[in-house]
Order: sequence, then structure tokens, then C-alpha cells
Amino acid sequence: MQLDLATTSLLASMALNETPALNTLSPEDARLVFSEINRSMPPGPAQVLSRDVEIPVAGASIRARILTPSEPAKSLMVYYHGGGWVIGNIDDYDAVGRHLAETCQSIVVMVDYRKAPEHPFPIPVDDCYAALAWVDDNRSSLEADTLPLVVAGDSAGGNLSAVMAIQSRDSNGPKIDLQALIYPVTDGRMAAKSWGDEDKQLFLTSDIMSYFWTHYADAEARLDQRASPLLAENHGDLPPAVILTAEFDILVDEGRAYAEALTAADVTVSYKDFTQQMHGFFAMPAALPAAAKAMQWLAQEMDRHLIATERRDVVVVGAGFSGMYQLYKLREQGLDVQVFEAGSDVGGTWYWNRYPGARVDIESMAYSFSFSEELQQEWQWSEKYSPQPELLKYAQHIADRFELKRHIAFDTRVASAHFDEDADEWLVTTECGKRVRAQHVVMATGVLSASKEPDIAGRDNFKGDTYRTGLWPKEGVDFKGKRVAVIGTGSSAVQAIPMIAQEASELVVYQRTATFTTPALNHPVKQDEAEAIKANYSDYRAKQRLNVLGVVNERAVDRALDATAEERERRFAAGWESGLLPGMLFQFADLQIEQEANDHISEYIRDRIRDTVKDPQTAQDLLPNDYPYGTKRPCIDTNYYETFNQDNVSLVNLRRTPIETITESGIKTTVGEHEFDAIVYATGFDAMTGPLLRVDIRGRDGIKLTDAWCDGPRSYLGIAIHGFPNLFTITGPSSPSVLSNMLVSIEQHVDWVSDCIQWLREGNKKTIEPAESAEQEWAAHTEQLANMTLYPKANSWYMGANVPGKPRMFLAYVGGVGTYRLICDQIAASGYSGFEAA
Ligand code: N01
Repeated sequence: MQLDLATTSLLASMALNETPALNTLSPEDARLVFSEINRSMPPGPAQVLSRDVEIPVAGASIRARILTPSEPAKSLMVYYHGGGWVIGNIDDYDAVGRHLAETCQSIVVMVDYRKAPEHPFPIPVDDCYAALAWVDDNRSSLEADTLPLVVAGDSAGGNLSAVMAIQSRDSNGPKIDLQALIYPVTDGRMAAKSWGDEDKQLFLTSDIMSYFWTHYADAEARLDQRASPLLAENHGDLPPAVILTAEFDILVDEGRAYAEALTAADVTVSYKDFTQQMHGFFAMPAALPAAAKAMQWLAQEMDRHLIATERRDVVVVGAGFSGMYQLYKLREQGLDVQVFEAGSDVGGTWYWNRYPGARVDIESMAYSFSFSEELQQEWQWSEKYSPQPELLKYAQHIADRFELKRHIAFDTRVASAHFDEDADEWLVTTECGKRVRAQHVVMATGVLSASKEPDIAGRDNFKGDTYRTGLWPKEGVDFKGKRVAVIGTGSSAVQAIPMIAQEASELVVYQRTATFTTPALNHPVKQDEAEAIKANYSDYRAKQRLNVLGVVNERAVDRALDATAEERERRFAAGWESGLLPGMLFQFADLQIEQEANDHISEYIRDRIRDTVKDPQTAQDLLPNDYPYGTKRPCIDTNYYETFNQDNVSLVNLRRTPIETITESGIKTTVGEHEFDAIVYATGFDAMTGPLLRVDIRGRDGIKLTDAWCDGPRSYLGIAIHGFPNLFTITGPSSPSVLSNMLVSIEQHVDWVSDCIQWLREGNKKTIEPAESAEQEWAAHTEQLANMTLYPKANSWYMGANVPGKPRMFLAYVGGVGTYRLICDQIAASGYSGFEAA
């Protein structure tokens, strides 16, 4: 026999306290001892509202306690406590009732039915039935008019609940929607095999149970179906049942037999035997961790029976480019897919980031889908770097062209995804209460979709207009004639500042860290160039797929440190004039590895800033000098530095004059207050992990992703997480994602995930998840690679450094898109090595 540790220690402490066996005591003394045991347990959740009422029963009245949960109730539960019909009361069970109310989100009515031997069978049954009828008649005053009705109880209370379900059926009583029976007593013959098992004589022994039966009902009455529901002639037409038993309980066979009898009569039953547990464990929620798990299971099963749940093969969270393509792929494979999207339309990043000047920083011909030859041939990009409206139009075109929208629920944010180990499937719940079960969940939530709450004092004081670049209003913003502040100088700000400066009467930029940005040299797409690419798009795409960044430009193989000063100057100038991100970074092989090599390119850019910005102090303040170029996401811009030469634009260097607070009318720094009509926060995102962690994701054993990742994200390939079977993350942490052309990485991840799901189905396997060791090896590999570069030197969002309290680690795979693809392909080809599939 192996009990769980908490139970063993509880039994040991009871033995130490020399708790007497109840069957050796008078009923009165047994009640006192039982109350004493319960009094020693911690109370239940205080936030549950409690009030007692008197319920009339034949010739008397009984107490009942109404416990209302803090969250809106989903059901109305009449609860009959255990205690062998002889001991126990609603005070003893107060903590249990409170935990039930909170965990099951139920209004719980605890019934203090009268006890034997003073009130033998059938008085407790009649009391319980009167209470059930009273509850049903008083739904209005309980604020439970439309809630499903549940009868529930443990041990003798489980017996009474089962009896209530039968009696209500037979006498056309209250409509019971569910019976929840916790290690119920079901058979007064006292002959089930488990009664004789020495291992099961723990909290409840055969002697104690015989003592209870003897006080409750005589030999003949015990065979009545109102005492022994297992002996009922008809178990059909009863409400669905949730039945749980404990492995080391003399009643385990009775509970199981009842589950079998109901199933045989076509009643829907959820049954679970809690291993390593003894009788009574459920009623000790504060002492035994297993009780909390059992309550959660009960809540889950109640939801399963009481709340409409749809079933799909796969749920995809997010309808940006990754969610749309994932939907397309899986639907092609014949799967039933449900996509949930928080926005009102497709587009993801390009749906939310509508700030002025928003545009892509990888050439559009490269930042586009390759999966459909017709699509890539027919779609015409208007500019080298397409603006946000065009990217959104592209996303909408894809949704329409491939008829994706009918599978997407818009304006629907996913609140939680919990893995149900019994069914090997996920239960996904949305914020508006929709529930879907699916074998797989794909988190296509993007990497920069959790806009960071600006962590600036007094943020709520400001009476003017406030905007966040990552949550820009759909209708746009008119800054004409307005005094505007922009806080932040990352990629979003670098694009927005020149545009806002064209409209605003005054623009003040608040900069904490100066950024590196080089000219985008954007222009309309040259038709001959586009046609040349399209004529050979497959070669172009093949190059992208094996490239470091997912583009077609190649990195030079020679080192800046081996080159002459003139050669370096020539190459950096060529990069500057290329108008491409990789144009700068790829000029030499060592720019992101050797500090000294990086110093050269950083100084080149600083010189260009000095050349451009006329006011010497502003130029000085704009010089990035506390991190190597490329270790924070470099920007490309249109007229960023030139904008600071405009008369209506000024810069505040927060390193010299930090913000003290936002005020009602503006921003106060250490040198004074400046008034504004509008403040634009371009303060970034809780990148990579934020979009995943804001969904309540729970894997095996109910472990929360927030707990599993409390020291930083761990995954295998950035695709899958140990302990979270059948959950996939598109461009997740520790994949190339943000270090690459996202469209190339998205296609690669989606293809890989789709193949993996197909492989599972063909092999009749239900689950797949990475082994912990594979995850550890991947973490070591990604960390080792990152440490070979200059990336860890910057306080960047790549390192999680922009969010207070976020564990500091490099969040992407620096080995390159091509290498990463080969690794992923090789893992798949080897039968998914590093994964465990069952
Ligand atoms: O965000 P960011 P973003 N007080 O985190 C400052 C992609 N993107 O939205 O560096 C004062 O880069 C912060 O200062 P510091 C791209 O991958 C792509 O601009 O923390 N300032 C920084 O200056 C990009 O990297 C495109 O000292 C505060 C700024 O706010 C990523 O999105 C366009 C502050 C945040 O910059 C994120 O870019 C746009 C505070 N309390 C975005 N808190 C293209 O494709 C933060 N800051 C072109």
C-alpha cells in the first residue's frame, strides 16, 4: 500500500493524538470527536458569503447554510455532508462547503439533516428531500433562477444524494441536472469485496461503517432502495453522475459498482478513482492537497456536464499571419479547426499597430507568404516596405481568398486552456464563456502582441488624450495643431515621430535610450524588379528558407577586424545606402560577435547622426552609446534624425532629466513641467512570453505555464513544452522568431506543426510532448549560442529586460533560420526524437 505523503502524516498525527475509534464511542461522543477533528483544520475561503436559514421538515425544522461564491455562480448545489447519518453537521463541513463554492463556482446549500440513532432511516432521507424541494422552490431568493441544480455529497451524504436523484425521478420532484457522489455508500449489505481488504481500513474501517449502518437502519430497511441505491431496480433516466472514489477506502467497490450500474442504464457517468487516497480525503481540503485536486476535477466534470461545450480537432489562438496559415494548413489536412481572435478582424500585429508611419522593415516581396503560388504571383505590393494599411489588406485578402473567416470567432479573447488528462484533450474557455474541447491547441498569439503597460508614475493623472502605439485607435488620430509628447524611441516611435511631427504644432520626444536607426530608403516597388523576382519566386523562397534571417541577402564571410579603415568605411557606407537592415549587419561576419568590430559600425552610425542633426546637444543626446549596434532590434527609418531639425520638435534626454510624474496637463521631469494635449506611449511590449502567459494555460497535473516558466521560458525548439502535451507555440521563445523574417519563420513552424499532427493521427497516437531532457538540451544549446554573440550585452526586450521582474535570458534562437529548419526537419525525420508520443 502506498498512501500519499500528506495522508500518511495526517494519519500519523491522529495516531499520536490517540484519536479514539468512533465505533467505540457513543454517538454523542463520536460527534464531539468528529467536530474536534474538523475544528483543528484551517477554515475555508473567507470571501464566500454565508448565511444560515431554517428549512421546515415534517414536524420540525433543520438548519441549512447558503454559501455564495465570489465569482458569478454557474450552478446551485444542494450538499449533504458525510458522517454515516450519525455524526457531522454543517459547521463541521463549513470549510468544505466554502471550498466547493469557490472551486465549482456554485451556490452551495449545506443541509443539516437530522441524525440517527435519534432520527433513524427514513428521517434523514425525508429531511434531505424536503430541503431539496425547499431549495428548488426558493430559487429566486437564492438568486439561482436559471442555474442548473446539482445534488452532491460525500460518503453517507453521497448515499443521500444518489437517493435524492432516484426519489426525485420517481415522484416527479425537482429537476436535478447532475448528481455528484463522493465515495458514496451505496450498498447496505456490507459485503463488497473492499470491505474485507486490510489495506483499506484507514480513516473509515469496516467496524465503523457497520456501527453507522446499525444506528441508521435495521437489516430490512438497509435493503430499501432509499437506503441502498445500488439495489434500486431501475437506474435508468437518472441525471448524469460524477462519481469519485478513493483507492484505500472500504467503499471503493460500492462507488465503482454504482458507476457501473448507472452506465449500464445509459446514464452518463464521469468516474475517477483517486489513487493513494483514503476515505474522507475530499473533506479535508486544507490538510490534503489531493482534496484540492479532487475538487478541481469535480468542478471540471460539472462544467463538462452542465455547460455546453463544442468539440474540435484543433483550437488555434490568434488570427494574425500565423493563425491564418495554421488554419489553412490544418483544414487542408481535413481537420476541424476553431480559431479565436481578440480583434475584430484578421491581421494580428497589423491589425493592432495602426500608428502613423507603421510599416514593415523587411522588403515586402520577402515578407509575404510563399505557400500559394497563385497568391504570390497575383498579389502586387506597392512599396518596398509596405505600410500597415496595405499589410492589413493583404491579411484580409488571404482570409477572403482561402475562405478562412467562417472558422474564426472574432472579438473573442481566450481566457484559459486547461489540459484534461483523463480525456487527453484541451478545454479552451474564452472570456465570453464559450468552451471548446480539442485535441490540440496552437498558440498563434504572436511575439509582440502584449502591449506593455507604461510603467511611469502618475500615468492616470493625465486629462488629455493618451495613446499606445500597439493599441492604436482604428479610426486614426488627428494631431493637427496639437501639442504632443512621444515617450520611447524604439522601432514604433522611430516610425511614428516623423509622421506626428508633420501634424503636431509641437512634438516633444522623451528618450531614455538612444536608438540606432539607418535610412529605409523606401520607394514604390519597381515593376521590373518585382517581375524578375516573381519569374523565379521559387528560387528566391528557397534562398530565404536557408538564410540566417530568412531573407535573400548573404552575410559577408570576412571580418571587420581584418579590414582596413578605408574598406570598413566603404562597406558601412554601402550598408547605409542599401536601405536594408541586413545591408548593415551583413557587411562583415564579426559585427555581432566582436565588440571591437561592432565599435566600428556603431561609430560609423554615430557619425552619420552627427552629420544630420544640426543642434549639437540634440545630436549628442541622440547618439546611442550604451549597447552594441544590432543587440537591440535596429530600426530603419524615414527622416528620423532629420525630424529633430524641425522647429516644432525637441528631445528630452531622460538619462539627464528623468520623468518625475505624469501630471493632469503634461509631463514633469526633474527640470520642470511641460503641457500637452496628447501623450503617445511607444513603450513597447512584454515580448515573446507575454502573449502566452496572459492566457491561463495549465498542463499535466494542473501545472500553470506561469509557474513552469517562473525562471524563464523553457521549451523544445520554441514549439512545444514539457508537461503541456499537444500544445504548440508558433514562433515561440527559443525559436528564431524575432531575429528573422517572421513570415518565413511562421511558414516553417506551421508546416512543422501540421506535419507533426498528421504524423500523430496516422500513427493513432493521442499525445505528444517533449522530454524534459530534450528541453534542457535545447535551452543549453540556445544559451550557449547567444553567449557567443554580443546580444546579452544589451538591456533589450530580447533579454526580457524591458519588463520589471521578468527573468533575464535571451529569448530567441541565434543559430539562424536555415540551421534551425534543418534541425527541426531532422527531428521530424527521426520520428520526432526528443518528443514522447503516446
Ligand atoms: O518597443 P521597444 P517598440 N520611460 O521596446 C522606451 C517590432 N516593431 O514598440 O530602451 C521611458 O523597442 C524604451 O526605452 P529603453 C520590432 O521588433 C517592428 O518600439 O527601455 N521610456 C524604448 O525606447 C521592435 O523592436 C516594426 O530605455 C520608456 C521604447 O520605450 C519591437 O516591435 C515597427 C519606458 C520601447 O521600444 C518593439 O518596438 C515597430 C519608460 N518607463 C515595432 N518604458 C517594423 O517592422 C519603455 N520606454 C518596422
